[in-house]
Amino acid sequence: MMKKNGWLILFILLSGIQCLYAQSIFSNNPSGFKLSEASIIFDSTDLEVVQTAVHLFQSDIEKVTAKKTALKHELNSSKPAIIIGSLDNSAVIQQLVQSKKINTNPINKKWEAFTIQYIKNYNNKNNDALVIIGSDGRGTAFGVFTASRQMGVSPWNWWADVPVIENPNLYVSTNANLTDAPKVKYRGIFINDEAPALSNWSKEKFGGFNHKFYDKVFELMLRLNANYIWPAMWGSAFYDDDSLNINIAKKYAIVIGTSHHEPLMRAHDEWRRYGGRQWNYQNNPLQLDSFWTKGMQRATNEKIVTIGMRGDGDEPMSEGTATALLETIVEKQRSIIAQTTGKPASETPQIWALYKEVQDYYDKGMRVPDDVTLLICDDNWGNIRRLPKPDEKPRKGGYGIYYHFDYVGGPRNYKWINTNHIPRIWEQMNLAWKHNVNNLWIVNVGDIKPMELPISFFLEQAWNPDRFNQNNLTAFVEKWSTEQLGNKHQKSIAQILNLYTKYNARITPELLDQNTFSLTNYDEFNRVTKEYNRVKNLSDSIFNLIPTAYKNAYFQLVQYPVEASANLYNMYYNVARNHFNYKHKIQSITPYPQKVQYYFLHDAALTNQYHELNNGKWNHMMSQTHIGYTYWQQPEKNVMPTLYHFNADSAKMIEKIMLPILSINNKKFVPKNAPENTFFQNENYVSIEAASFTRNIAGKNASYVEIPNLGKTISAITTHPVTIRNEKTNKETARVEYDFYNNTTGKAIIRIHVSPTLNLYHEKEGLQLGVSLNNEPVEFVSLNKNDGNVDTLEHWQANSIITREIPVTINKQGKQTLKLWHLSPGVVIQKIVIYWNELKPSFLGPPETKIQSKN
Ligand code: REL
Repeated sequence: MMKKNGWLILFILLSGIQCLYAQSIFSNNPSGFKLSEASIIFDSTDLEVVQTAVHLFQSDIEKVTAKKTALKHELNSSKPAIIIGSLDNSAVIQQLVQSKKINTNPINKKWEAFTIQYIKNYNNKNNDALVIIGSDGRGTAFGVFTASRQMGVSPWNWWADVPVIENPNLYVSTNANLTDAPKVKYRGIFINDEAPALSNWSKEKFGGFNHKFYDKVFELMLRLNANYIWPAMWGSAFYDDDSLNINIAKKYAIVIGTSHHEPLMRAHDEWRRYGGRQWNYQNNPLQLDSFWTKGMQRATNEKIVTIGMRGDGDEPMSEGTATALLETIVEKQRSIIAQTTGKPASETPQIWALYKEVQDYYDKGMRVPDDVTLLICDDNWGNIRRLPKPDEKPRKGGYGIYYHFDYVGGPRNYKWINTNHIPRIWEQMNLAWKHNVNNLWIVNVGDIKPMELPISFFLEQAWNPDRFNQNNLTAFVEKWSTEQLGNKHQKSIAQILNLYTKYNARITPELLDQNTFSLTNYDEFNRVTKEYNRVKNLSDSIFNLIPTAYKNAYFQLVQYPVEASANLYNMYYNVARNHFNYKHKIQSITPYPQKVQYYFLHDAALTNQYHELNNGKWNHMMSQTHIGYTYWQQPEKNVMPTLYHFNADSAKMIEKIMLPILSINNKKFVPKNAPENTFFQNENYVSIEAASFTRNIAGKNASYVEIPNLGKTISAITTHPVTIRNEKTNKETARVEYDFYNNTTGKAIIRIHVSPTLNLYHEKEGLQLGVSLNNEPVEFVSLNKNDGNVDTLEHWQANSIITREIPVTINKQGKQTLKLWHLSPGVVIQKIVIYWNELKPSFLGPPETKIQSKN
């Protein structure tokens, strides 16, 4: 809590918060009753999670009003009240229902629904009340924390030191009336890849992944409307490490699961701990059965049981594993579930994860009972691998999705900093939602920090995917920024957050090095480094401007990721210059090696700064190594890049003249009288951003839309609705057209850059689109039919792009029209380059060659 008597800050914060929600519960103007004057009334026999939420709410109110609210259990108070309870378990709520003071029909019999209503004269003593009722325990808690957020208590208050601005004069508004319920049933996070950062931090602060640690995690989850977790499992075991962990799960009503390869509620590490012999069902069925039976007996809490089996340690099963054996395993596991719960297996929620090779078993025809949720997975890089076809027969257990914000594995770990860009998360999860993947969404969040932004977004999208569209994603980031950092700079902060995540999604910091961007072509490396520095400079200026109370949170949520990432760009850019000069024997007046050394040391200094925040509260949290990767696995420590020092006498040239010479050759063909916003040939290419179409022609059943900010350069386009596909013979399909002017004729290549969306419907040709030039016949191009090939897939993942090249012949100079036709859904086009002969290499492709409008 912090004290700030500035009315201005208070007003700004409140008016900001009120814009975040459609219906606001609180008001800064006299209306209803003063929050500080109310007591909380709840039933002391209500569900445990309700009691948990009530106590946290009491302390939230104290943070806001500086006054401890009394807790009461009867409606006969002589004060205004906040009445909290679950519909079927609270006597006080039942009394209100019976006296017809409140209408609970909108939440009745719903999953996790809540209603928040202002009622007058609740106990006929002329006192008003704010009533928060949940259809069940978690629904009540979600209602309570919705109110907390509106009061100015961010879910990240503890986890990111987001301050609560004191406001003793806050009123409960007479207009308060808000009913809500989630659309995705289970919404969760997976704590994974948790060493060294989270593991060492939790050891130092709590003594490990024990009930004290989970107390903090589960509180955060409830505040974020989440209900489901796969706990940390690198050398740890939720049930085995601390017998009180299960109690904490009950206290917060968090549904416990185990990761995709840990069946029947047992952590992988337990097999190692208890001397399990072979993790092989064919050779060792009895030991495995008894191992799993114990897992089920122990997990008396609310749970979702993972079924199926992978090889030991998250590896595929042995070559040639028969799906018949797997079906036997599942059958046995279901009988253990039935026997240990005393109910038919179908009454315990279960998932079968189609992770990596398990998806192949599914494709070969393996099936599990209909009540089991099929957990579709991404490729570990945020690209969904498979979706049920829109016309697929519904399943009782429905579908879920397992998504990644962090990964340990090929082509290279990404686990240091946030590289997740909101538009791509939205676009992929929207595909899932529109294809009926609505039973469960879980995301691998690594160490929780520094994934605060994408975690918030993922869980909000899961709560109500229909609330989001391609045009309100920046508004979400602004809203999020207001909630954490006040509403004075949220537009600039959102811009910073959008840009740094976009840049980190171009290539992860672990994959970035001196060779990623071209030093000599299109001024690329210099350009991207400058872009990053501009964002960093903007972040510096906001850091200086924001009130002291926000600085810790700002450093964690904004400044550190931006500055540390920009620092890496500067470091590798200077390495590239050093290497270039060495290779070409160029004498430089710039001391590149010293600069590199500076940035290398600055990286460590930034880590220390993070660790020292708030008296060392986040010590270890940024200790993940990230410089010096040579293969997929992390280096043990950050390693300085190799630098060259050479004798100036051997230099052939001085630096100043060299780079400009290499970048000359700027022959532009700008046709006279060409209309604005058409594209022209520069050197040997024409480069077009996908959203810069000359014409966007809607089809009968779908049309192209722009997704702002998506992709590596400016934005991207895709077709909506995302479930519609076209037949090749359909002439009324949506298309975008690009007029461009050329002066070179003859054989050319059209290169299309698309986001690495995978073969979602598992079809022979993969996703396709049509390409045609002028009035020539349409050519159908397959984007991803070979995503089963590991090298190809890793190439797409590492570069975060798929490029396809279509050879054409252009016989005349002057105006041409390129057309891209909609065929499959899910195709996300970022950029188009038409070129003759060789295109000079670069990471992003050449910048757009557009005739700019004159005004
Ligand atoms: O990211 C994943 O889904 C997997 O690599 C992990 O779940 C994996 O199992 C690992 O942390 C440990 O086994």
